[in-house]
Amino acid sequence: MAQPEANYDETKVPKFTVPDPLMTFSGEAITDRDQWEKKRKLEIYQFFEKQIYGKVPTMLDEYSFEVIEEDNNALGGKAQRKQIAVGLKKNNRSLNFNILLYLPKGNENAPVFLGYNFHGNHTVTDDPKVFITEAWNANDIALNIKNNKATEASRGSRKDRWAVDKILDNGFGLATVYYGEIDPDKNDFSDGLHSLFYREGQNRPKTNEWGSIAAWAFGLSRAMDYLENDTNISKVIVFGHSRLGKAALWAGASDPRFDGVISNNSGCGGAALSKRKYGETIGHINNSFPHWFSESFKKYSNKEEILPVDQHQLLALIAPRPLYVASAAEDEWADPKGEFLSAQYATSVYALYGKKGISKSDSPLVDRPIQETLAYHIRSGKHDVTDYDWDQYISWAQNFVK
Ligand code: GTR
Repeated sequence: MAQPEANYDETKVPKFTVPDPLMTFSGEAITDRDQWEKKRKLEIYQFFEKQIYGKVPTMLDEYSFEVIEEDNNALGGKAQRKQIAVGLKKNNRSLNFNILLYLPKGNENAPVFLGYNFHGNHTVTDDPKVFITEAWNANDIALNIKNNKATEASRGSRKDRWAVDKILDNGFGLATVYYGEIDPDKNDFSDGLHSLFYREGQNRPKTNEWGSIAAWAFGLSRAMDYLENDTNISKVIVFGHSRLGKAALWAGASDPRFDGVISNNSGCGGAALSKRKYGETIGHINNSFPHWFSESFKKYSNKEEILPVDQHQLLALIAPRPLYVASAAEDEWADPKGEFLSAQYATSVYALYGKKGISKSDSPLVDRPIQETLAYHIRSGKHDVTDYDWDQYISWAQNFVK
């Protein structure tokens, strides 16, 4: 369906009331943590679950982990590398994915960043021992990915987005998974994680059930099942860029085991407020990526005003755990201002726990991070993950997560 053109004019942003995180749908004011956790948090969570990302239908029948490769002297001796095969089973159908894990040598108990990559674990580093994914891959000429298959030619092609040395040198580990091994990113529900759960005759999720973002979030939790039992890991901070930032936020909101959450340029359906209709809108996203959200989310396409929630309440579901929202100045499609306001509007919930976030007097100054338990920065430049971003995440994690 043809969509209205994206608006980039601040004077054309509609006037709207920001849904108050601290007022229930029936109009009751929330004044303390207990009321927040028992009443409000639950109703907001259920709304996002049923109307936006979609519910996970049931649990898996079985899952397994196997360390399939290990080296205590990886990356020139600075890291321990493990590659872990995770097996998921449901209704006699199965799916496997691989975690690539680097831990800093000499730190027996390291905090780890866990994040999906877009094209395969072998793209985040030149390390020749990292397995090449067999899963369907979106073609990308710049990264040497053709015929929907990754090959040796794409090894290290995305290493500029993963400051592996910096992460390790600062005492952190890195765990990464190729998101296409969980659910290939195409409008096709016949493959990937969803297909394991179908009953006889079913070929797509039900109206309130999961789209791909919720499936990717579920995959992050399955990676967490392994990481939380690795005795060399102290904490896990879930990270994601763009569509994978949306998945990281939903994973953080739905799984309290994540000790921290980082949203890098996640935009519409991630950290950005939907009701501003600035840059990408719900209409655009449901039209271009009909498989990302639950079917029930489509009723809000170009009708953002009838949504009883907005994305700052997704951020609030992560409280009081550390959360970092990051934008890029040239990434107008993701609405940097909408991401900033979202962090600011979520702060009242952090305050219930005595934690700081973005105060009412703060404004988003380019390259001037605000680092509290709930942190925000807008970096100069485009939609991307840069060393600057990682410098900020590392210093923030050292203060708030480690
Ligand atoms: C865009 C999409 C955004 C964002 C981005 C990405 O095409 O409109 O919502 O997810 O892709 O993932 O890079």
